[in-house]
Order: sequence, then structure tokens, then C-alpha cells
Amino acid sequence: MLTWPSPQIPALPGRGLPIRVRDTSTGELAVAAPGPTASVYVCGITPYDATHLGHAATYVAFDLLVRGWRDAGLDVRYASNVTDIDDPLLERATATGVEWRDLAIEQTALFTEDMTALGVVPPDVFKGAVETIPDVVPAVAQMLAAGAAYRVPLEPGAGGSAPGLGDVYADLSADPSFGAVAGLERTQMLALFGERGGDPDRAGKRDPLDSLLWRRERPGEPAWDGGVLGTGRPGWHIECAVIARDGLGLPFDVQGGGVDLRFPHHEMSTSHARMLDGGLGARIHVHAGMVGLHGEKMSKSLGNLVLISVLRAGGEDPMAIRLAILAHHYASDWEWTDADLPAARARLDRWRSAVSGNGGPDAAETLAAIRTAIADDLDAPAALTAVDRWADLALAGAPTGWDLHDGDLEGAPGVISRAINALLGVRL
Ligand code: 5CA
Ligand code: ZN
Repeated sequence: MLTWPSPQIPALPGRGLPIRVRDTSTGELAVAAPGPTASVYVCGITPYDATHLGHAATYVAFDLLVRGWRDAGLDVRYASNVTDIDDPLLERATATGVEWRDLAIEQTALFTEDMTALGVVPPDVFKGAVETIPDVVPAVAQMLAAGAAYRVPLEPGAGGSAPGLGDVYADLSADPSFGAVAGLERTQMLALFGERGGDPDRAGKRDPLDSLLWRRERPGEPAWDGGVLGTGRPGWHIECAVIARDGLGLPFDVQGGGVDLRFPHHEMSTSHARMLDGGLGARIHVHAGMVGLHGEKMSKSLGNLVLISVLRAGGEDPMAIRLAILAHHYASDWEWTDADLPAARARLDRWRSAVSGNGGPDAAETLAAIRTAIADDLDAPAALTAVDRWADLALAGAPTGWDLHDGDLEGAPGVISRAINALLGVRL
């Protein structure tokens, strides 16, 4: 799948600090990557009704991590996916009378344009579920052969020319570490599994929580050659397990996404990865909070959406949208209101005025404060406050500070402008 163009990341004097993030499986702060390499997998969109502000906030959060790692001198590898075949996409396509492929292509294109406008650094590996099928099939076959998966018989009429080959499910009893990602009680797991795409009531499963790896062909549904599995399509969690394994190698440093994916998606995809590799999936799990609108989680299924493409079409400066997002700490749930954009526009104007002059206090302290904030669990609001402080002094007429780096003398406004761009992704 084609990714989007990379924004230019200006060089900064000095080096960033090691970044600590909150690992949601332990609740503790942990160094996100010990180095010298750093790898992250962030769950991508299911391409319908994308990209809303909640999606954008999640990708901007992990963009801070990628930028911070690069600033700290790590060799970063970033992988992500597009769930371009799954039940919700097919349901939406059927409901609106659009071909599912057209819906996926159009929405993925909008997403990549939104990410470009918001200055999000693109993933190095960006794969769709459909193009990953040739890799998913042998992975599922491997799990079957190892006794970590089993077949469940089909209802009459399913399975195309091989109705005797059932759907394939992961056998949770083959994974003693299952449950370590979210740390939930079984009753909580059962409830969430049913709410978030699982099928606890499917007859013939060994455990209601066992999750689908390969769905056999059904009348009216798209299906692909699955070799020994029979025609069908991949389950959701195995898609991310395989893309992460092949794109990053196992184990990798950080598995990320919104907190709605903590269970079952990240629990299951980590379990699948463990069963494929015999070891670990991700070392650390990091989750962004949910952005809400009118008291509810912003979600495609509820339809209470603010779309980035609609804001852009209305002439909104994408950098104001980005600043509005950065004003909230990524890990907390927050509510989008009418006040967010005007406040972000005012801040952007002020910063632009401040770096347009020749004056301003020495940049070193502010650059250090931004780096410290990012290293402390990606604390963007604290970074914005540090820039605000510098801008206030600059606009009040503080004398010019100069920074010497690599033998060049650079004025404080230049250093601040580059720091805002490189670390926060805001182009002034
Ligand atoms: N394709 C799957 C992941 S493999 C999926 O969940 N797609 S999605 O389009 O529903 O969501 C894309 C990303 O945005 C996920 O990381 C999800 O956790 C995050 N997300 C969805 N809604 C919100 C929200 N309201 N606030 C913050 N993040 C959100
Ligand atoms: Zn995923």
C-alpha cells in the first residue's frame, strides 16, 4: 500500500532524551525503546468514515514518539496497517450501496491526505489486510499444525467448493500468557469481546473467547485463495500480528493504538504473535485516550464525528487542528468542543508572530523544556506551555538570544521554530 510523503524534519542542536511512556499492561512508566533501534506498530484505520479527530489524535500521539525517538538518535522503524477487509467495512458498503473496494480505496486516500496535512511522519511499513493474505495463510496453517488453532464446522451453504473445511479459531489454551496485555477478569473480557467484534456465542468453539483467524467463504462475501485453509478471508487480530511480525520482527518495542483496542484486539494479536514465534509480541503497550463529542466516544458506528477532511475543506489550517490535539495529553480521554479550534488558532498566530521577529530569549532552555516534556510520557501540553512562555517573552520584546551549534550562530526564533517543527510537528 502506498504511504504518504514524509514531512521534512529540521535538525536541532543537541540530542533528545530517552523517552518514557506509560505501559498500559503494567500501569508503570517505562523506557519506550532501550535503543539503538526503536520499533513501533500502530493499529491503522478501518477505511470508512475516516479520518475523524479521534483517529487523528491517536496518530499524532504516536507521531510524537517517532519524532522524539529520532531526536534521541534512535534508528526508528514504524509499521501500520489498513483493515481494508473486515465485517464493519462490508456492512457499511452494503448499507450505502457502494462497492467495498471503492469505499476502502477512497477512504484510505482521504486518510493519507489528512495525515500529510497534519504533518504525521509516515510508517516505513504500511500494509493492507488484503495484500497481507498471502502471509496470513501460512501463519494460520502454522498455528493449526502446532495445535494452537482448530477448525469450527460451517453452517449449510458456506464454504464454497470446500464446505468441509471450517472456519479457523485460535485456541487460547495454547497460550499460558493470555490476559497479560489488558489484565482483565474473565467476565470483563467476555463482555468486551462481544461488544468489540468478537463472537463469544459462536457454536463449536472450545472457549467463547477464542478468536477467528480465518473466515471461510460465505455467499455474497469476498473470498481469497487460502490454500489448505480453503477460500476465505483473514480475521482481524491475525492481520496485525502478521504485519507487525513481518514488518518489525518479534519482539518489537511498542504496540500502540487507541485504548478501545486494548481488549480484545491487542490482547489477541499479541497472543497470536506469541503463538507464531514462541516468544513475545510487543515489549510495551501504549494506548491513547478516547476523544469524545457530545458526551460519547467519537465513533464511526455512532456517527458523532468531526472529520479532518471536512475541517480542511472548510479552510481550517491543519496546523491549528494539530495544535488543538496537542493541547490534550494523549493518554487521557477528552471531549472535542467548539472552543478547541479558536484557542489553537490564537496560539498558532501568537507563535507565528513571536518567531517572525528578531527577538526572544535564548532558545536553549525552551528546547530543553520541550525535550523533557516529550520524554515524560509524551507530555505535549507541557511542551506547548514551554513554547508559550518563550513566545510571551519574545513578544514582550526580550533581547535576542543566540545559539551556537556546529560552529554556526543561530538566532533564538530560528531554533524555536525548528524545535516546534521537528518535535511537535507544527510548521509555523
Ligand atoms: N483497523 C482497526 C485497528 S487494526 C481500527 O480500530 N480501526 S479504526 O478506524 O476503528 O481506528 C483507527 C485508530 O483510531 C485505532 O488506533 C483506534 O484505537 C483509534 N480511535 C478510534 N476512535 C477513536 C477515538 N474516538 N479517540 C481516539 N482514538 C480513536
Ligand atoms: Zn490492529
